[in-house]
Amino acid sequence: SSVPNSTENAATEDEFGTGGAARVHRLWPEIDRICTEQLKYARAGVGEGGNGWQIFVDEGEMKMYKREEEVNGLVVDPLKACHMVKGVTAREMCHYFFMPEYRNDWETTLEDVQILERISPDTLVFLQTHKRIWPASQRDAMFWSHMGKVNDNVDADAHDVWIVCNHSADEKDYPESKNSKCVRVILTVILVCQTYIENNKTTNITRDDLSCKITYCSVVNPGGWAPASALRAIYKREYPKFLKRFTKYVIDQCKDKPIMF
Ligand code: 6CM
Repeated sequence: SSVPNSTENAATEDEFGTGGAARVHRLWPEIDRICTEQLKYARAGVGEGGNGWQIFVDEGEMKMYKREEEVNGLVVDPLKACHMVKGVTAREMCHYFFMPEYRNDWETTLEDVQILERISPDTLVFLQTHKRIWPASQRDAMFWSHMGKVNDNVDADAHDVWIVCNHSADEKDYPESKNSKCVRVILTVILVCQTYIENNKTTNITRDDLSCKITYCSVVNPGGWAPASALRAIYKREYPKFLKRFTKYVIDQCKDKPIMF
């Protein structure tokens, strides 16, 4: 913990189920604000095409939408993906997305992952180097990542709701993260997961009774020149690949383990 002597380290519950050290960290006000904002954004529907969301993947339960946007000539298309998978809980999904030891098992674009700071067990700061994609320069990303349970009672029909939110951290807070060979991407990502239990069973729950509804939103600014059409082609290929691979990975990891709520 970065705040070893704080009396605020006692396990208290807040909106995101975070007790302890994260709440007294200098980044906490920002983490709390961005998580709240991103959760609200993830919960907002994609409308009937009237508000700019265009569907670009429609494969059974998995649907992906994007809005084409550019900032200073760089593609920053917001993405929203929805999926429903069976046999796992929201917490399990978020656990495998958040914990660094599993990342290389499901994330295919990584060259290196470093932890720059452990703010608390559920809040880490990462520096990731991604594989270079020709003809663009290699990219890295430096971001805080927070996992928490949502306790705001908004999704009354769900058994429980968990999130992981990743958001770029300020380079001046982590000057050691500077890598001269990489262009830094700026990202905001949220994974929201809701557990549903068949017939609202409360006893003898098995994996056959579980479904997990997933909403994944991301906005990535490539940080420096990258050809727009190549980038859009990469996103169109990589996001469905990521979501299929990641959800299959979690199902495989969980199937012979006790259910983790
Ligand atoms: O959310 C995802 N992964 C998380 C854990 O790694 C985290 C990471 C996000 C990084 C996404 C940005 C990498 C983009 C680098 C490519 C830019 C290259 C430009 C070249 C153009 C020719 O939130 C899953 C991310 C899935 C991404 C498809």
